[in-house]
Amino acid sequence: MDRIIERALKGDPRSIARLITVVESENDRAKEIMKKIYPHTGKAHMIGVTGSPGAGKSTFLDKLISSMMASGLTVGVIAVDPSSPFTGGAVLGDRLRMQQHSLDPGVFIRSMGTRGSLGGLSRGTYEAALILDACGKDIVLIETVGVGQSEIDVVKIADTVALLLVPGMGDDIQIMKAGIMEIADVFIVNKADRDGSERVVREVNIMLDLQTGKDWRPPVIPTVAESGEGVELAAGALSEHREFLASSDEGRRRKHRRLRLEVEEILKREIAKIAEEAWDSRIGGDVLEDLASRRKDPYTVADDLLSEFISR
Ligand SMILES: Nc1nc2c(ncn2[C@@H]2O[C@H](COP(=O)(O)OP(=O)(O)OP(=O)(O)O)[C@@H](O)[C@H]2O)c(=O)[nH]1
Ligand SMILES: [Mg+2]
Repeated sequence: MDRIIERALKGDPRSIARLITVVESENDRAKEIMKKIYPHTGKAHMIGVTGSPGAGKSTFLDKLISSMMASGLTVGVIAVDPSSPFTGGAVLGDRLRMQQHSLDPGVFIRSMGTRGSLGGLSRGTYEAALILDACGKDIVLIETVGVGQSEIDVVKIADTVALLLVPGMGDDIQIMKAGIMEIADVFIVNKADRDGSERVVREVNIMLDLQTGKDWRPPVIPTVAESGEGVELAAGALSEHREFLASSDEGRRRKHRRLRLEVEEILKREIAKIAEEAWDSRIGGDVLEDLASRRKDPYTVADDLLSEFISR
């Protein structure tokens, strides 16, 4: 495994793919790999791109990758495919759309599921992003569909979140205000070739003007992802946001919040494993009968198991 890590760190795509596969399987080797990878991370700009199904995320990413590569940047992409009926058929389309890039050296594209949490990001997504970072990608793009928890989760991973809106959503903007609107750092109004896009731009701008007390005013950029119009501007806005983070308290706050979440997540995972083992070791005894007959309650059983484990 050490040789694979070594080669991956030098940017070898096949070794990178191997590492991600192992880490995705969440076995014991995953932790060892991550320990070795971690010191090399912290350099990439992690960008989350989210928006409703069909908003044009993949098309936009395709053009964004071209634009970034033209500036000499290396790019890694993680497309999170929720096993959702809305997007079930889109996976192949995404692959085809971005396929031209999968042959480019300097671009690495990987699709991942949302296994585990309902609509959320699977554990491996963050690790995969870290691996791409460690392996020298300047930019790591994470595409998530805004149909579940994943678009909210992406903020835990990304430095910068771009939200794609499209005309014709009408009241959706109102609905979205609650969660995702607050976490977006850059607003993209895609399909600007369609009627109503100026209205969306105007409405989002009005909404943003009402927000006070923030050091970063998210820009609202119309794009036509299909033709590439506006994508350069969007790329510029993303990198401006990165510069803002690097030079502000907000950047430091986000970094700290993320590191806290990282350790918390790992701890939770470890504790869950211990809890499962503790319970498994008990389950053969009379405890289920005691519970069934109400001689014992589950709260006391859990408390007892916990204190036993702590005292060991
Ligand atoms: N008119 C117009 N159509 C676009 C534009 N951008 C993308 N599309 C089309 O919109 C459809 C959906 O594009 P995708 O890039 O697959 O959208 P997506 O957000 O990745 O979709 P999911 O991954 O399924 O959530 C495709 O048919 C695109 O050709 C645009 O700027 N204008
Ligand atoms: Mg897509």
